[in-house]
Amino acid sequence: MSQIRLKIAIQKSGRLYEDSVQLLKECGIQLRNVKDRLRTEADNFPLEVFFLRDDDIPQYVEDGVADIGIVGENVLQEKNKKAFVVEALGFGKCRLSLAIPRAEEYEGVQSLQGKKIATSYPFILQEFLKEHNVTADIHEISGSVEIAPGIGLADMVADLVSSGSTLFMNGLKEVETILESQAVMISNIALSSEQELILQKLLFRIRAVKKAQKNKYILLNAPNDQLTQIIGLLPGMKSPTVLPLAIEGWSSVHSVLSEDTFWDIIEQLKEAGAEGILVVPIEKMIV
Ligand code: PRT
Ligand code: ZN
Repeated sequence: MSQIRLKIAIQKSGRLYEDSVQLLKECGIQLRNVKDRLRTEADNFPLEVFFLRDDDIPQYVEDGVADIGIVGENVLQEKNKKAFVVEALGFGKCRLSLAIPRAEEYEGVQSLQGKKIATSYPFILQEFLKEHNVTADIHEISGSVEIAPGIGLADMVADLVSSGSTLFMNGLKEVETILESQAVMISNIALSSEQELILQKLLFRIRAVKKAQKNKYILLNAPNDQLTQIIGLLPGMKSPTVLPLAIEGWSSVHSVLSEDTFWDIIEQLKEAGAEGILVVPIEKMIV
């Protein structure tokens, strides 16, 4: 009997490739010969991996050639294919923005009326303009969109931005965010119950990895007379673990802290008398 495998499509090379492969690795999924392959199988999980151009992934997932895929929300929306988003993955963050020559004034979306806008995202841009009752001339180009105004091809651009340095180096300024994007896991809309089961197993692991990335394990020494105050500062998964130290009057306290509150709490812990504070990364976190 052939074993049922879930087929996942990930980017073959480019900005999402490393993080996608890394995520699978952190989920304990070992892939055979990843380099220069079109497809491979996992040794220890019922997963088959296809390496594709990101633009093709939504179509493959809609058609069921792949059951699931990892792709940017920008590409998913632009391709407008039938697929569910099952999990936001937290990497590949960027935004699709409108940018105009730096010397020009921006007077709101209405001022786009009749303008020529260069973009690789004509569908999303068209929807955005429609929403604002604006008609503009959309000029689709597939790469180096940012040079279009400089060479007289367009008045402005709608392009992906992360640090903003590409726009800056081309004399452009960001004036409007059309879409915030990150990598997401998408799924075919009609998975079999066996496939759904494998997907849920994979998602369980992904969530444990993501949660671990957001949290740190903290160990510290506390004088016993300050224990109540120190424990009060720590959330922990249930409550902090407290163990006696070999030195009389001191305890070792272990807990888990979220990245968001981390520095604030560390400062308060020090003020409350905590010493020898160690902070350790967590590999997986299952709650
Ligand atoms: O070959 P294939 O078609 O698979 O890849 P691709 O060349 O189409 O895509 P790739 O690898 O460049 O990007 C894949 C995905 O990464 C995108 O669809 C986004 O979801 C995400 N992503 C995140 C980005 C960026 N950040 C990004 N900064 N994609 C592109 N950029 C480009 C942008 O187009 C611009 O040219 O980087 C430049 C701007 O960067 P900053 O830092 O200068 O603002
Ligand atoms: Zn692409």
